[in-house]
Amino acid sequence: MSYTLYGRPWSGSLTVEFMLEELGIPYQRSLVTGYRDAIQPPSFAEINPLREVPVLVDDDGLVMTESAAILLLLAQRRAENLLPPAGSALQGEHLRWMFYLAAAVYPTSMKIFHPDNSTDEPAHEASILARGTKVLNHQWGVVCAAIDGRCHMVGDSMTVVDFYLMMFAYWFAEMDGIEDSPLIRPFRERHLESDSARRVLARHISGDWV
Ligand SMILES: N[C@@H](CCC(=O)N[C@@H](CS)C(=O)NCC(=O)O)C(=O)O
Repeated sequence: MSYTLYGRPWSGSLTVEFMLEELGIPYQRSLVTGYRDAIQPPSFAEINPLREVPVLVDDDGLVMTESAAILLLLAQRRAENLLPPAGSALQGEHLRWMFYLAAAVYPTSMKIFHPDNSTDEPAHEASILARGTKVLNHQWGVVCAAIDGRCHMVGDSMTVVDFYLMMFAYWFAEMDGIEDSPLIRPFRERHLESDSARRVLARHISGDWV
């Protein structure tokens, strides 16, 4: 099975790439540019009516949106060792952090990256940004306190949530107004300096993404 990943530099496609590359899963990248009504190519709106990336499409035509769901499906298909045993306490923790990142941290970070999505009044954007920064510092502080200098979010080995966390750890390392914590640094150093992560990051940094 091979895949097409729709994405763009610095976007949520980052986390899916981290996992695809580390697992050696064949895929091709398809660049999406512009936002909302100006999305390019316009046909992307038929693939994801929300016009958001990442989107992963498989050879059978299955369209997956929602970054957390994409990562969990890939693990189920290709690397069950990245999923804690069903019904275990570890799985509970794993699900908790997957949902927390998807439902709390990701949407708040989008308020900061795209405050214009939350208002039709340009004059309101500064206050959305300010509030988003405050909330994100709180939410990110909770993650940093939980990882507490360890290299894995749950348990003692790599799980899916670590691939998800790599993206946020990367985004927030140098983000204006976001307080970086020494408690997340060992995680960042361990995972963002692997060969596969470096390959992914090089594309995002250069902007030569396809
Ligand atoms: N819930 C979605 C959120 C995806 C999302 O917000 N993607 C951003 C890029 S990181 C996007 O495409 N935004 C489009 C826009 O702001 O119009 C997920 O987890 O995949």
